[in-house]
Amino acid sequence: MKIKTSASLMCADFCHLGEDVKKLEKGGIDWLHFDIMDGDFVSNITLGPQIVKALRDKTHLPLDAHLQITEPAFFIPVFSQIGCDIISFHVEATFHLFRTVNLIKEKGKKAGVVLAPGTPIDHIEHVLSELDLVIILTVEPGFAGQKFIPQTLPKIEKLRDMAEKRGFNLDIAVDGNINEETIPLTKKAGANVFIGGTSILFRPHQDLELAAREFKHICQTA
Ligand code: S6P
Ligand code: MG
Repeated sequence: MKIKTSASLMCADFCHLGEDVKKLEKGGIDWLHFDIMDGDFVSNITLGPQIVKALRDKTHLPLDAHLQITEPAFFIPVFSQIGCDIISFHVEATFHLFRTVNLIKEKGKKAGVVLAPGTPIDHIEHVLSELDLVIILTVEPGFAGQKFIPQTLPKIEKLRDMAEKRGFNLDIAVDGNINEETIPLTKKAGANVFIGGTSILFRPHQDLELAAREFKHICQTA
């Protein structure tokens, strides 16, 4: 599977977002990751449609929306209409996995599901054939700057194994405390998309273009 990097923009400096996206782009970032939170599914409120809209015309990179909201189906038309390319929702937020995945695909977008650390892989076994992406959250949803949960590693292994046995070309992303230590572990387990936040890309006083280049290099060589 192709190795890809995505930048978690909730960790960026919002005063310089436009210029910083250009730097990330120059440094070779593959996707831009938007954490959309509603203050209900998680106790935080982060990015919303306005910020996605503002950046849509500033970059050619795919925009990857990670919906951390209780009513994903309600907002899927909104985020697809404003130009998100990949839309992922939490398995824990809806019972209607097929309907929600189909809604994303009907809009012509790539469909993903996200599993919080305590949710088993079995929950998505039957819908796996319909998915482009699974995000394994390696911290609890809601906040940046948390500690990696190692019990997520066997989940990644199980998912990669399940996808390979069934011949699916599935992107498996990891999100949460992704850094020099956790990239080798999650890559070995089977992840191929790495979402970087405060732990690797957005460290204080770091040159973003260089950080993005270094992040990609670590992911490719780990
Ligand atoms: C968490 C969210 C993540 C965070 C990312 C931050 O709800 O889905 O995308 O933004 O984990 O990175 P870090 O390195 O601070 O954990
Ligand atoms: Mg996220």
